[in-house]
Amino acid sequence: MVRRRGPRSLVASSEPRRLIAVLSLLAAWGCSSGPARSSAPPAGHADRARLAAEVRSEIARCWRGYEERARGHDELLPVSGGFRDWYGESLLMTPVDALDTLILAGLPEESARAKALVLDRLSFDRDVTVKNFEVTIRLLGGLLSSYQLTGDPRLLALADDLGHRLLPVFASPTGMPYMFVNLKTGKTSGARSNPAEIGTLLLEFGTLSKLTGNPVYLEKARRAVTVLYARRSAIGLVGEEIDVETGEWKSAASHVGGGIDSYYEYLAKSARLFGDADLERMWRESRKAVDAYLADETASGLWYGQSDMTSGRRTATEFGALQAFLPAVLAFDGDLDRARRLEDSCFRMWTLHGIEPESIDYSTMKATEPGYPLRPEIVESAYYLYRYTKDPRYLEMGRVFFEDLKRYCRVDGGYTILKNVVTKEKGDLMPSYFLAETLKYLYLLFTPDDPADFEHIVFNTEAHPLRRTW
Ligand code: DMJ
Repeated sequence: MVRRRGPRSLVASSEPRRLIAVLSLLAAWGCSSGPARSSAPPAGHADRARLAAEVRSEIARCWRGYEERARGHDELLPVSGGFRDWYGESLLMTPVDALDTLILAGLPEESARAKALVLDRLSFDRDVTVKNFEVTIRLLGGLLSSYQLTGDPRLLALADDLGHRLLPVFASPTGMPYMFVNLKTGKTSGARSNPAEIGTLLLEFGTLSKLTGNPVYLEKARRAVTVLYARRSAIGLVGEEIDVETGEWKSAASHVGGGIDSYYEYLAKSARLFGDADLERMWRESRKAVDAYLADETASGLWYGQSDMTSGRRTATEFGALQAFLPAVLAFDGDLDRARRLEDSCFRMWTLHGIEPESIDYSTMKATEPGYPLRPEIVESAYYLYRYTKDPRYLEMGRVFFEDLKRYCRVDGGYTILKNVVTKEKGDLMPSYFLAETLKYLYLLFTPDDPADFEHIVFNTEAHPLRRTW
């Protein structure tokens, strides 16, 4: 039986520091947040090592929680002490997703155990129908980055086997991938897909080609994204749903949220990782349309909402935890002004209820989807902004995120999702991306010795670093 930590002691010890941190950040940005407070020293460079050490010990604690209660399964249910396997049998989502985090955080015993578990147990010779996108970003991405970090050829062999089993997805009439594939039979399904699931494959498939010398992976994934790009509207936007057999749009809703988000991320990052001028041009054109029709300068700051892909007409003013990836990509692209202003908006979203909801309406600043599934994007953006600006306010933001996570989501053996950020009611799941991304980005933000070499690596959308060695 899993017991929660006493919430009272956590509230009592963390609340004043959190409040001071939030107030000093808002004050620094000229935001009104109630009565002025005394100028507490902002968390700065000096605190970094201590915070990094604390995140490292949380990474180790979460990994041990998984090992004790869910070892060999996909994900830990930290409140009930159970586990979840996505497809009835395990594909070791958490160990594969967590392995490079354990390595980068300097946890050699834990990473050795994770790697041994993956090598002993992981097999893709299974009669299961998987979601191509999720398996690509978590498993293929995780295996490739762990191979590059360890040099162990067995990890690359697993990646190659998985890539081979996923290839049938591209055998649609357009070349855009089906959503699902059976790993044993190669049978595909799911013709109605979306830009994110079509366009978020190239970093992993392209890297697999470069590392194995087999060009087929890169060719198929690159073709899929170029076919999708060619179907953008006359004003340059993509919609939310498309039929990969006919190429016909099924939803004209355009935005930078779930279902579209990482399509843009991968245009920018693939252009850089593969030195691909065509992709660079596609990214530039796409960004112009996104900034022209989705960006929304409002009294409460810069946001990116919803518009019709054909007319560009504004259809909704929703923004959420997933959209918070965009400041990172804008910073990666060199637009620090927009990146900073959008991250400020994201931070406002976070501080509405002390932790971010899945979605808000930024015209009313009310939560429209109140859950918090331990998402990483806002932390990822703080990390990029700190790396590019060295502005300590992003360290301060990171400290607020970390303290709120501990306050509201920390349980014995791990962290859990929230069903509702207003009531702070807990759910019962530690998604694999919490170790792959949320804790990794917090660690990389704080550690004074960030091992990520921005000249030669890009992070895939699951925070797996892929190094350009070609
Ligand atoms: C992760 O699996 C990836 O970051 C993906 O791009 C979006 N969803 C989750 C995290 O929120």
